[in-house]
Amino acid sequence: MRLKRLVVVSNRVTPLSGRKAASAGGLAVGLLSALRESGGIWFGWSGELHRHASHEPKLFRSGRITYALIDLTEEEFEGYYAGLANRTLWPLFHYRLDLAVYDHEWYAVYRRVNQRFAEALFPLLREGDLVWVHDYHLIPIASELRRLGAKVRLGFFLHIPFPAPEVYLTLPWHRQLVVDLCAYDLVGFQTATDLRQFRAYIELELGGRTDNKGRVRVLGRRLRAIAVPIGIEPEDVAQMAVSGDARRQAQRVAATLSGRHLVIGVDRLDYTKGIPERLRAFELLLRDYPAHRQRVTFMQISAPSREDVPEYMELRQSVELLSGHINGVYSEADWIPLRYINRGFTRRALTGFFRLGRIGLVTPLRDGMNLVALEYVAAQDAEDPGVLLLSRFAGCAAYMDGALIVNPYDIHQVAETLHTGLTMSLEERVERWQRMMAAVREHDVRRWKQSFLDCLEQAGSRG
Ligand code: GDG
Repeated sequence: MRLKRLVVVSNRVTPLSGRKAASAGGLAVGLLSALRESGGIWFGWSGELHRHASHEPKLFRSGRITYALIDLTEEEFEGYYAGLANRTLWPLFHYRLDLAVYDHEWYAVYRRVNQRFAEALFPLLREGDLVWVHDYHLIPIASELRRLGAKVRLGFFLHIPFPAPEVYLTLPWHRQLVVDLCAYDLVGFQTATDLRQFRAYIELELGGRTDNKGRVRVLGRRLRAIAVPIGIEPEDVAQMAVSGDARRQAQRVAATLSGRHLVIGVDRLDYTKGIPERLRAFELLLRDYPAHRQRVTFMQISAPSREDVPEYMELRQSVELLSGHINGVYSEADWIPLRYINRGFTRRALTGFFRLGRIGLVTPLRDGMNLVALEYVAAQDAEDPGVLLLSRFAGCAAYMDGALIVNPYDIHQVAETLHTGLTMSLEERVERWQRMMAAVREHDVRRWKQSFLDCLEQAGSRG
């Protein structure tokens, strides 16, 4: 059977070459492989700003993939990206009502950018294409494409959580954005919980009907809504973790540990990741379990993220303050408990660090899936694996029952669980790791991509 042509639409498009391409994560790799198999288009923002808004995307071809890139104007960047995406939808969908800013001008710009993207994409579409739109930046694309007369299958995947209706309802444009979601033939969420929240909104607010097969009937539309968790390529990560480069990087760190256990945390410096809470939990471990003093080193790697957003600047300051405080109180002349590193590393180096870490500390306050947790597991040594300490609010906690699951808001519990992990027998570590690795393999990125695309092909074409 001839594969249908795939059109991927996302805010950022994975660069064709260069340093960033080499460090592309599982998501980009997964989408690229899907595009290579079926041939197709990757459409999105170029990452660049231009004085004038253009409806003509810049086109590049690489093998069977055509990249179609659109620049934003400064005003569009501020309203659509820095504003509505990063300061409204991101905090709201992560339950941070206290940080969500509702600005009608940003929303107007968000809609205009989505409209312009759809107008630029529409002429590139062919009958029979499968269009797969990614994430909260681009929710209105389907409505706009339908308005222009597009007859293709349209699917959408939300990488972040979908909040409970009581939280979501605070958004002034809650109804419009769900109506936009319903213009797709298929909407995919990370977890059964996200799907449940979406169904609850459809039923309670819009009087629609949903069933357990994923069918949704609302406002005269029929669509499907499913939960399909994103994953990684576990074998690639496992191989990377034993590559010469990863080993060298890990060796450099190991040489400075003097036999101490390493606790490793890796996250973008984002307030959803629970970094200050994690640092406070580590401080409690040192305070309440003095036997671990001098015996453990915590390395927290947090690459800068969204640095021009005020909430991220404040987060950075509070993390700097806390890490200075912890090291000030607990360091000895020959031991510094915490290494807080505010920069990124190569993917290879990270896998080396993961493999060295006796504990992978992944404690987001709310997270769509969390690929770091999966990468940590895939990078372990099967003979002597580390322990994953995982927030119950990370999407992947739904199936990672071999992890030590914690409530990241309860720093006492996290400290206690750190102690449990640090003192766990080899036998239990192996048994837990095997269960987790089986789950990571079962939910890999290929399965995610294939399940979504199979479902999109089957989703009824729009009447
Ligand atoms: C969103 C959702 C969902 C991190 N530091 C460096 C680096 N990373 C890589 C990790 C991992 C990726 O970035 C982060 O993925 P996460 O899933 O952990 O988190 P988000 O960035 O918030 O992603 C999330 C995901 O989308 C996919 O749907 O799981 O819930 O929030 O691969 O390893 N990579 C490099 N240097 C770093 O310093 N090269």
